Amino acid sequence: MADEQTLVIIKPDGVQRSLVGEIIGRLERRGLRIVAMELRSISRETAERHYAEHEGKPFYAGLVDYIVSGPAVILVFAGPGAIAVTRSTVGATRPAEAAPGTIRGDLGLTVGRNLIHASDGEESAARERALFFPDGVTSYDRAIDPWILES
Ligand code: IDP
Ligand code: MG
Repeated sequence: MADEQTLVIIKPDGVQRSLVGEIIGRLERRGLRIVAMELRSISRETAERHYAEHEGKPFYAGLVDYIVSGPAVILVFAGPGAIAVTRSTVGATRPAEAAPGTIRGDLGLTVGRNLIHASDGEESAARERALFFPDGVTSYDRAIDPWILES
């Protein structure tokens, strides 16, 4: 499977609820590798660019307010099939419909506080990585990789 890099945001509710370690741990234990990570308050301008595809939808204003409401943790996870693997670990957009065992299905209740963002395809992953980490990410190997990734 192709090596991919996907952008993840632990949204402000995840930070306020002290779920950062829980959420990162689930993705890390899956075998994905953290290649960028930062706690930061997202500016309104960056939030609007990130969610531009949703402009005009009824929830757009509330979504932007939510994402800028406090610090968020922004990461890039790398690994084979990382984009789809991360989306399936995150679960459905509406936590009430997300499968148990997923991050949203175990930790969330409502769509307006669904804890986490993850890129939904190669194009959005590239765009979102460039938006949040314009200087790129950190490449490195892990000694454990042969136990996680069959070469
Ligand atoms: P995704 O995060 O699973 O990719 P999208 O459809 O791309 O879901 O929506 C982006 C974000 O917008 C969601 O994660 C959620 O925070 C918010 N959102 C989506 N639909 C609704 C809604 O109907 N009401 C409130 N917020 C919504
Ligand atoms: Mg989306």
